Amino acid sequence: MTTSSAGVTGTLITVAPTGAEHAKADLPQLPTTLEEVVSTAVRCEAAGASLIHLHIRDAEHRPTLDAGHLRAAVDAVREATDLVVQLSTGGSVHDPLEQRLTVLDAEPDSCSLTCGTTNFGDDVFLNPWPFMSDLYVQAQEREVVPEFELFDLGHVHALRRLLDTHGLPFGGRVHVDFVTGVPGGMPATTAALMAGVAMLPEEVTSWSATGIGRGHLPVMAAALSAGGHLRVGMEDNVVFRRGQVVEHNDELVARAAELATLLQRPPLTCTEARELLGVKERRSGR
Ligand code: KMH
Ligand code: ZN
Repeated sequence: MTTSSAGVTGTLITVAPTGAEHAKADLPQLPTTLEEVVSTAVRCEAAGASLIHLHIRDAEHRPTLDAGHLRAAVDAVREATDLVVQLSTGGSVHDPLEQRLTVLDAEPDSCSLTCGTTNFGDDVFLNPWPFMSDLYVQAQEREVVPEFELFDLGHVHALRRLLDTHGLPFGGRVHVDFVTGVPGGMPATTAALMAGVAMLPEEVTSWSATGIGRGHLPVMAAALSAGGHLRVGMEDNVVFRRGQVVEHNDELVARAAELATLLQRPPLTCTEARELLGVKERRSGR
């Protein structure tokens, strides 16, 4: 991997619209119902996103890994958009490991795979080696492309071990996402991000980054300048600018697309994103 932006011609913009942490009661504009998730997906695709990272909520707007809810969301977003549909296997910090593995039953294009346990504020986000290893192999078997989530520099070591132990993921591409600024993980700084990029295994074919909260803009700028791709969305950041709360996820996508375009790395189309990530064609009639 190189830290130069040379040769990277477009920008993969991922939107993570919901997450598992914000409460609908505190943030009514957070998309939590199926209808809200689908309309968010449509608007974010129009604004420049090509990949959607989904956490699903139940009828009470609480995080759920219920198989029916997951399947309904994957099918509905796939029907309404051309976005690469990625389901979170991280869920919430309260979800049991066995249930997190069942996310693959919903047949997403991609799944997140966090490469290690990390402190998560006052909680612990658990990702022991046997879980990572099982998830990796099951994703290979089901032809789902993992996105390796790196919350800390030590997670790069686990990525190396996964590749050494099990070979390349389905599709042959290795895409990682640096999640910076989680209290307990690597900080949302250019220095930390560049340290992570410098350590990436040579098998990595693309990387993106997100900064949680106030790290959002600095990490976006750092990633773009170094040839990385972007993740934005209300899962990670709900403040558009000082004193202004995000009203819709597409505001964050549109700003990322504008900055990427200004830097002559315009948003990838969904077709280009599918090629970059090596996802299997699951849309009917294609
Ligand atoms: N909600 C966090 C505990 C992922 O989606 O894979 C974990 C998370 C990572 O958001
Ligand atoms: Zn997530």
